[in-house]
Amino acid sequence: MRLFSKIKNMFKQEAKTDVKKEEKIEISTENEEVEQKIEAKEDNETKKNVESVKVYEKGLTKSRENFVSKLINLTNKYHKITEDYFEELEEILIMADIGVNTVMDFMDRLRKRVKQEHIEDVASLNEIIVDELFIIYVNDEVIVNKINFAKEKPTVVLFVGVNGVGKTTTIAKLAEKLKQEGKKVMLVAGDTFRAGATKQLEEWANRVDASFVGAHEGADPASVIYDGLTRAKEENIDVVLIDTAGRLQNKTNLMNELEKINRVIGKVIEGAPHETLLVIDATTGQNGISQAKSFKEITNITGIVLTKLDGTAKGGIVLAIKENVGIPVKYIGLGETKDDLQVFDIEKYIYGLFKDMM
Ligand SMILES: Nc1nc2c(ncn2[C@@H]2O[C@H](COP(=O)(O)OP(=O)(O)O)[C@@H](O)[C@H]2O)c(=O)[nH]1
Ligand SMILES: [Mg+2]
Repeated sequence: MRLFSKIKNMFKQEAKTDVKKEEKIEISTENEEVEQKIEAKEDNETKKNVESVKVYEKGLTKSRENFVSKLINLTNKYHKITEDYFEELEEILIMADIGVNTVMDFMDRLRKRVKQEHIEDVASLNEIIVDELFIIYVNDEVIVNKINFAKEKPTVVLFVGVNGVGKTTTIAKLAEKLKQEGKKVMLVAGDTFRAGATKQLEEWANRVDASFVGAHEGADPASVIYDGLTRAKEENIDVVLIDTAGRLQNKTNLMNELEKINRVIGKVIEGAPHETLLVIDATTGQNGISQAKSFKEITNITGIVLTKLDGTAKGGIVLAIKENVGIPVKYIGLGETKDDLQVFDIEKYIYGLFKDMM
């Protein structure tokens, strides 16, 4: 079965199972109590997954409407596959921010498949397009989208990225998620540069009921982080989320600052930071890609958080990051509420982009 149909079945199936299980629980008797509990747990997970798919659907609306409508127009315009068709398709993909190199590779593969499988009409090509986009992303690799938790606590996650991309908001959203999982969380305000940045993080810490360490504006970020981590050890914290200021305008300064921060972190907690997440704003398109390349040069990035996917019609940027930067996208931001931060899942993403075509 093609991937397209597989994904479609997967998510439609899930919605159905959800209903069935609910009915079953209602008719259970007392001696089925244990079974019922297990089912309730499974049920809860299915429900969570269904909710998550909904967040993807909603957050990718702009991209879906843009992308799918263009593909449908193209299908209506050309019934047969011609060179003009290929050229227009190429343009649509590039306009969706998929990235020129990725699109070129994609077009090569598509052309080959059209030849090999003797495909003549345009309509049957849409499924193959979805299929190939998925293949490009997965590319024989195991996609690591989970946070690397340390064996011994605390796990330290450092957030980097330029101003305004959504670092502080993402930290708050992630803190909330971790709290819900029953973890003890601390937020550390390493962005001492911008006025109000520390206060913003402190307010979030209060709201999600996390511990907080910060200092006055202009304080040395490395020393704030040192204090934070020392306290995190004393307070038996599970996960420490560290905010930083991202002044990429001056690469040397930023590199020095991040080096110093990393040194201090490693000194207090061996092997830390366990994750360095680069936050990128999806609405900045190719600019975001160049930010990722620059940050990759100056520090060891272990994952990317792509925010504001809900605010762009060019959701293809996820694919461009994989191809051009080679760092896995671990989380995506699909809106401004805490539930809108989602672990990145390529299947849900593809479904969210193409569900109207399925
Ligand atoms: N629509 C949308 N807005 C977001 C998302 N993530 C962050 N924002 C908004 O982006 C703005 C800047 O966020 P902030 O966390 O202060 O950025 P920072 O400077 O990197 O710390 C805020 O108004 C956030 O509400 C997202 O996924 N979707
Ligand atoms: Mg901030």
